[in-house]
Amino acid sequence: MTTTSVEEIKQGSQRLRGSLLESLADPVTGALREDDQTLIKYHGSYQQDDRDVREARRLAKLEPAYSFMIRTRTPGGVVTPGQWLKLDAIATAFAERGLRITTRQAFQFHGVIKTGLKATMQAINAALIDTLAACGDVNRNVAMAANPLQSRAHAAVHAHAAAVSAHLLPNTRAYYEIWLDEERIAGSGEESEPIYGNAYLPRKFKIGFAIPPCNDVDVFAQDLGFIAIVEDGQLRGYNVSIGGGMGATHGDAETYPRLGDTIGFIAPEQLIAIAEAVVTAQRDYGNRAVRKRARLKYTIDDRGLDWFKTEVERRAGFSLLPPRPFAFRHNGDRFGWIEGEDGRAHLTLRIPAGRIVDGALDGRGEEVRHLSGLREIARLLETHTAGAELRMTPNQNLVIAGIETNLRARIDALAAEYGLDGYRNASPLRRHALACVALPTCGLAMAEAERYLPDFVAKLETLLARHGIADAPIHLRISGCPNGCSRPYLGEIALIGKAPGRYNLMLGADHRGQRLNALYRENIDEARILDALDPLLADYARQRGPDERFGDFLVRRAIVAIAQRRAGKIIPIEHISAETEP
Ligand code: SRM
Ligand code: SF4
Repeated sequence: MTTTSVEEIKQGSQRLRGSLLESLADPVTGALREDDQTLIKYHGSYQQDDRDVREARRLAKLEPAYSFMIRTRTPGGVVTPGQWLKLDAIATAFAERGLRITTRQAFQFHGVIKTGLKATMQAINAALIDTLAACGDVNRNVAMAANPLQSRAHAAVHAHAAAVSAHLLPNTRAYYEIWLDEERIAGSGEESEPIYGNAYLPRKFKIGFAIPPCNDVDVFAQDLGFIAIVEDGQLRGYNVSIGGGMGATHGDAETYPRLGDTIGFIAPEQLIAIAEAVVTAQRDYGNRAVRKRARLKYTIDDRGLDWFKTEVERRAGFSLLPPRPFAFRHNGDRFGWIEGEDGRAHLTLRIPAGRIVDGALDGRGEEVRHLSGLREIARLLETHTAGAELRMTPNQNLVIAGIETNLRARIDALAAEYGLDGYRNASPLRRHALACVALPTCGLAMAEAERYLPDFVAKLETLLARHGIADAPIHLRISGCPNGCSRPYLGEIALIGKAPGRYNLMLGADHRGQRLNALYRENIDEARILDALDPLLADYARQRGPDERFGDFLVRRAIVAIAQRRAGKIIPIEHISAETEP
């Protein structure tokens, strides 16, 4: 859809209502009217069709097998055991393919048909979770460090993430009228939107909070990142990073992944003002003429980082202080049990590509029942331990959090019974691998990702084992297209879908989320990907330094020529050390 038509649809939508009610009521088709397909995104849903059967249905002169993906708004990815059980029941009743944890700590339900859409939305809201603004040109689900190791700071940061999420919600009552039957009152359709205005933002907007030393949210991939500065267990404030983003288009040099620039430090009480200032500056100066160039990263590169920072400070009414020192040691998740400051325990489980279903195969070819297993764990938590939570991670995994130590053995037993203990024996490669949804639901996928991940990991594991480095903690990320939903440009090895069975091979990111990778081979199939990796892994096995990671090795040996963008300028990698903080 062109930029103009998206801008026109937003403005003419009576605050995101459009003709959604009429579209939903139309019994003739499983689809929505075209404009409503844009508007429903702001309500947290996408119209999709099953691409596995698209061609067969076309030949049979049937309309595509339309269904809807629904995405929750769950800031920081936290749900109670009771909410988990309700979401599980909704997935079982209305959706295909179980529950799906996303790379932004939300749930997605796939395969909900139009006639079941409203009932599904109502059931989600009855679980005290909503889907408002989970998609669309607004602030999306606010991502936050999921590992509760540093629990006091973690609780404070979570409260801030939730407050920012609430502050940036649209004011429109459209969501409540359409899905929850709220009565339409005088003035509806003209609600004041002081943050968003009539046309909302030029493009999607993403915020993430990281707590060093863990960069599990990949904070520099966010439009707006907050890096918690914690001293003596106390949260002092945040370093602010702006202009991160992953999405690109094959063959279009005007689009590119970019890491955020750290522009200063703020106190916790300045958080909302800064978030609002960045969002409204992007609202007013983002590129509404060219949709592919509408993200904040391009606004900053087009107008200059200093200019943008000054504009943000003017809107906020104060100046940022110089950034405080911090150090990330890793991105990705840490698996297994840890104990928190309050003596409670937390278990991080590996959920392959975030897909929670019964009947999937694990790495050893055995069938696992993750949906049933997590149901049993949630039931146990609901009845036996107050304050326990299930926390989705930004890497599609799940933390069973806040557990009384006397329940650990029972949870371990359930995890083993249902195949949820894969994190124990899986290779580091497998534990950390990410893949976006891609086929069959994603309309933009050019190649497989989630469904291909287990096969490709198994082949790469064989290669690693052949070189005697089966335990190398290499971060692999696969995306079905260059939009980068698995944040692949931050993978030490990444495959970016180009065509069915063909990928661009990207190499050389670090493992802290601070260095982008670079293109190594273009548009190659699996055999050539493995051929390309084979000698590199052989060299790595022979010549790596102590604790040297694969991405760092490739950069040190100049095997990939990485150039990074900083403040809009392209800087060759020789001027960037692995320790440099963006
Ligand atoms: Fe994404 C579009 C799935 C995280 C960048 N993304 C899509 C759509 C909605 C396809 C579409 O527009 O028709 C995908 C739906 C697939 C499906 O069938 O479910 C989709 N994105 C996902 C999820 C589910 C991937 C996953 O496997 O977990 C993630 C949901 C996050 C959430 O809960 O809100 C998801 N998407 C991301 C991320 C990672 C992140 O945010 O940390 C990125 C890269 C960061 C960024 O935004 O730059 C990302 N998605 C995109 C883009 C490229 C945006 C751009 O700047 O060009 C698109 C395409 C677009 O917006 O036009 C896209
Ligand atoms: Fe779809 Fe591309 Fe995102 Fe994968 S990266 S979910 S293929 S838009």
